[in-house]
Amino acid sequence: MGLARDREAIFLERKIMIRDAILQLLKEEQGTYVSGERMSEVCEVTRTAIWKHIQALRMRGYEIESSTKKGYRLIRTPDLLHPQEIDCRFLRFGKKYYYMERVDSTNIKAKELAAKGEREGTIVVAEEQTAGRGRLDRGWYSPLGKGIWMSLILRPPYLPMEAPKTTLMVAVALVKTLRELGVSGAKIKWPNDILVGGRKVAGILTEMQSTMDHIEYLVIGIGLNTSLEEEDFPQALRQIATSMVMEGICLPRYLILEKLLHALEAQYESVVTQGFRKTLEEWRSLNNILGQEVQVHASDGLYTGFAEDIDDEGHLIVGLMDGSKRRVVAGDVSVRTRMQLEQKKPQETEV
Ligand code: BT5
Repeated sequence: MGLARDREAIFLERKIMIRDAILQLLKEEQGTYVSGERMSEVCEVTRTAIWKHIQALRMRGYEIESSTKKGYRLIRTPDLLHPQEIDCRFLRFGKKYYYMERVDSTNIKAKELAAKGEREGTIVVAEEQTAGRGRLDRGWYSPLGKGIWMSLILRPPYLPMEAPKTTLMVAVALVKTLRELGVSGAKIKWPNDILVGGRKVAGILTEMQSTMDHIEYLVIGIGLNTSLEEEDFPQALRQIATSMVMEGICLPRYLILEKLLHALEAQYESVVTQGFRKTLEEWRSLNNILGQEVQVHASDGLYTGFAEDIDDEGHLIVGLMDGSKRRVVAGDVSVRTRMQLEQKKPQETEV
């Protein structure tokens, strides 16, 4: 049983290697023909096998022209997040890149890898998630090819009690990326939502493995809706979700991912070398919650107040009507802004 599975895994790996090699050859020749003979030599398989792989690539959206005399020529590359499409040569994040067409959840996969010792900066990217996860076991809708569904492994030098600030750091990097790409209205809602015009365009799920004083690893899951149209969302999400395309920004996903990886790495470097202060300042200028009336749904009850600030730990400070202040820790609360309450949206956006 185990042996059969091993053989199957080796077979699959070899298949992927051959397909990657074919793509590499086609891309190197940039629109000119590569003969079937050369491909079969390089890949060490028969020309019939090459033809089968070409068929499989066509099924995935690669437009490849063939000529009996000249061989194969790449005409168009589909909008995939295949590592060959992403340029992370100058980055630490994404150097180790696990790419999956379909997975239950990239966070689950990344946690398995991190537990086996996979290095910091490794990313897991999927075209589709069948059981994408939000916080507190909520779901994350992740249809094929319509977003960036990824997880990043970090092994930060800071203490476990500082880990929640990582979510704020990622939120800053996400909003900066979105704004740079033209989504000018992108804002952060504490702690893990990115909204445009009150609708959610992205969410962050940070998971940690640690001892009392040491972070073993963090897995940062990011779900960013890039190309969904309103009708692509399930009914329950239509009023509360948006995407980059719905905000008028239509770009290939590989380009968005490249920019995001750059921004994440730069933000992380700043935190690791200089601490969180600068990132928290940036957060304050990019959020949509401070100064707003909020309703907090905490484990000890429901209360309303004003979101006044975030403290040095990244916790939300809420001023209550009686003049007292509450320190809200992410993870066990949901916060609704006045706008969301007034709109009586079918589902609250929880944090
Ligand atoms: C989040 O949770 O916002 C964290 C989402 C993290 C998703 C990424 S994708 C890659 C990685 N692998 C995973 O399995 N997860 C991460 P939360 O704040 O709990 O928000 C979840 C709520 O957002 C749901 O209950 C829905 O109301 C809403 N929602 C679900 N899918 C959405 C989507 N695609 N766009 C906007 N809102 C969505």
